[in-house]
Amino acid sequence: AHQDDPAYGHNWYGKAGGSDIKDVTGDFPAVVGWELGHLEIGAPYNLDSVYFTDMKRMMREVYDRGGINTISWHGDNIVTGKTAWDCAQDSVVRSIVPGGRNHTKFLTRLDRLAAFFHDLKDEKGESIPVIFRMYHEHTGSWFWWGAKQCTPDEYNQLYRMTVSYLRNKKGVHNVLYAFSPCNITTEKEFLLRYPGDDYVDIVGVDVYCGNKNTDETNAKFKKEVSVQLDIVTSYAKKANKIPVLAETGMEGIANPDFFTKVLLPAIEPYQISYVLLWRNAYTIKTHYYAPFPGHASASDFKKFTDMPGILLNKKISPMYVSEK
Ligand code: BMA
Repeated sequence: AHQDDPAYGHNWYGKAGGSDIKDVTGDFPAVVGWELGHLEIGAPYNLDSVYFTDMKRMMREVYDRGGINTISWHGDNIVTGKTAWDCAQDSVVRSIVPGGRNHTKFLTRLDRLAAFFHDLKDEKGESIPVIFRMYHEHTGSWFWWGAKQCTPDEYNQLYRMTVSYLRNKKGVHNVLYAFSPCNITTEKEFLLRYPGDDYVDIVGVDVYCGNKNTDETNAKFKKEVSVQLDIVTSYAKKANKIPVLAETGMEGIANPDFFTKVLLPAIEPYQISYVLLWRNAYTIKTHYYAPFPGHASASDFKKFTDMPGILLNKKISPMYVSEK
């Protein structure tokens, strides 16, 4: 999986059929990530300059080829009008949950999300199912819904309220909810800020590798993946959820063998549904997590995607016919 894969890549923006993953491997990712940040305030494009009308069209293209769309949401801070990263207050969530002074205003933001989900239709007019991974990395403290910004109870209320509103009030039924904390060390910690099995379909974790290619960095990443996927996959089994590695990668990929020597051994012991590499920004030249043609890690990435357990779009698509 790759965030924003069809929308832009390291050297391009808005090219029909474009995909850094396809340029390197010959196939599209099976799962494509999208970002809704700024949809909630009625903007025409998201915080990474992807127009929502284009996004809906590209999501349909992914769906039509048998792929799966997963959506993140770095929604603005409703108190200050600044970004999702504005953590100056610890009362934003409290002001949003039922009884809070921004509750009604926040629901109008959710209305815009609901309209977007309702708009996702295939050519027969049927709803396209998508994954929505909201309020992520909440065990960190860099978003207004983070661990230092609200109590566990407030976080869980926010999550439940959002699901209930979209599902019951707005009749959104084409969404699976994905939950992804970060830096967790125990199942207890994982479950402290967890809205409950009725509100979550997919459980995962976000883990990144440090961007310096050293033995320490690689070992640290492998350890963090293993500790957290142990928790996630064992909980998924118990609670009948789908486990994933919701966000990962090494910014700038300084290690040409990152994919087969670091990521692959880290995930190999686990049965997870997808692994999502974060975006290849076209405006920030050092901000990319998947290779593009000519990058030192391109051949290693191709090797990684040729592994029998790693499936790109063709192999998950209903149209796929096995070569043998
Ligand atoms: C972050 C970075 C930002 C981006 C944000 C939302 O991790 O990639 O540049 O705006 O995600 O997609």
